[in-house]
Amino acid sequence: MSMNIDAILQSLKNKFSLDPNYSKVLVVGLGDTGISVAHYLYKLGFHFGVTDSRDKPPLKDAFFQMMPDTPVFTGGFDESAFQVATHLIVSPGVSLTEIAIVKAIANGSRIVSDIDLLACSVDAPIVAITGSNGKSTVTTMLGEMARFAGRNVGVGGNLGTPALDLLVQDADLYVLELSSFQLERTSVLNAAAATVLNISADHLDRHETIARYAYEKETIFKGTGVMVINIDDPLVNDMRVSDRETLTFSIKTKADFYIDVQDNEEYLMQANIRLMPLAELPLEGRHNAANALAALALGKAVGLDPLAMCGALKVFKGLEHRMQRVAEIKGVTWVNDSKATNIGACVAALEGYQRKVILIAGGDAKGADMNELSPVVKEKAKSIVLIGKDAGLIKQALNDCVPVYEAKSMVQAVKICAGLAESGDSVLLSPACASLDQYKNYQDRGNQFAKAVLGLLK
Ligand code: UMA
Ligand code: ADP
Repeated sequence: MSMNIDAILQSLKNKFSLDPNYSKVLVVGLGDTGISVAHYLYKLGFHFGVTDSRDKPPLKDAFFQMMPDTPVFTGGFDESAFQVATHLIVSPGVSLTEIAIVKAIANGSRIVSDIDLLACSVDAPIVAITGSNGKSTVTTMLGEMARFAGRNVGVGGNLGTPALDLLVQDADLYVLELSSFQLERTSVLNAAAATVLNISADHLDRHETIARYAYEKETIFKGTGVMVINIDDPLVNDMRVSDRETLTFSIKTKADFYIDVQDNEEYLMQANIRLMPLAELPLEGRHNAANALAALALGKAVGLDPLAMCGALKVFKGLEHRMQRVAEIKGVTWVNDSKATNIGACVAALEGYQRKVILIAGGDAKGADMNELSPVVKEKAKSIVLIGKDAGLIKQALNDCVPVYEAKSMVQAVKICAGLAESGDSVLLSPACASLDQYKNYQDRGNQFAKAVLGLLK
């Protein structure tokens, strides 16, 4: 439930010295987050300005229509606007190393995030989910479980709906997907249950080292709530804190939530209780069993009924562009895993296959060390077709451990694969890279793949 406005203002004052009577707030970034923050500050009676470094941020005109009297600074970050701000609410896409931000912080400005504002505004429990891979899947799964259990649940964050837009719903449970960028600027979340699903290299162009990136992820546990820990991931397992309530999950060994073979069948287990047969989970890949166990543990932490949770899992169809079967043509299965924007996701996809696949990979490697792909590519790929800006880098890293082809476009990549594939093969688009060098986003890349595959039928 959302609290009344007086209680919210008191909480903001106590935690951030944020007060409509004297604070000067600057909202940095005029995208989905910035717009949701501006709406909320307006509702609470704050004076604020908005800034965006682009000349013409896409939402600028809509914003002017909504709040014509709010000062808007665009076309670069004007340091003077930052210097007068007591508080900066910085969108996740804007780096905190921007010089105007660094100087403002040195001058005493405080950083507050939209997630902080939400945490100060609700007394219903918040479940927070981060990790390098599986965030959207687990967030959506848990949302479905809560709905199945009859809860009024608000589901959003990095998943798409900005956190503050969930307030309209007056939910009794909030499930938030949080990115490392959102976490690095959040300080008072105190989630009722939180998890870091896994850590593998990602966003190193922004965080520089994996240690720094893992540290930002770990902050999701700040507070007193239940920690849900993947004991299969050493970096996550190291985040355990001895005096905190903890639920563990594993797909490799016994844990609070785990997989066991009983009567020749694999089951999702909680302690000694069979929750459901793994075969009834309608998702491809072993990593999705880990995602289901994580969601079950988080659900338990906030009191969801296990039967309702399993009911939701049995009908969960998965999200688009994640191990999604596009077509079977002449005995060849074409799978779209365009959301694999880092090495960890591509490795998980390949590991799920018993038989070698033909892989399409490449794009913007975001500073990751592509050598990490070599062992699994060698083991699980028959050949690899490379696309995008870092194709050369990947080719070099793979050092001819499998036959490598390069393609200028997705259509060409698909044609090369069609020439290589034999009946019974799978062709997997799991790029291990971001898409922005060639596509609008990962959805666009996945759609172009699907279109090119269906084009083979013509
Ligand atoms: N901007 C600047 N200067 C900059 C960078 C951005 O002014 O240096 C401005 C842009 O011009 C634009 C605005 O900031 O007008 C965009 O802000 P934003 O990039 O933070 O994007 P939002 O629209 O607010 O969306 C953000 C998340 N985007 C990012 O983290 C990049 C969305 O996650 C999230 O769904 C949304 O908040 C609601 O919480 C997207 C994402 O790609 C899906 N996330 C990354 C990921 O999943 O890998 C982290
Ligand atoms: P995120 O929101 O963290 O990006 P998604 O659920 O959107 O996660 O999945 C992103 C990619 O990671 C997809 O390619 C998917 O197949 C893969 N993936 C999903 N869950 C896991 C996991 N637990 N471990 C490794 N890879 C995963």
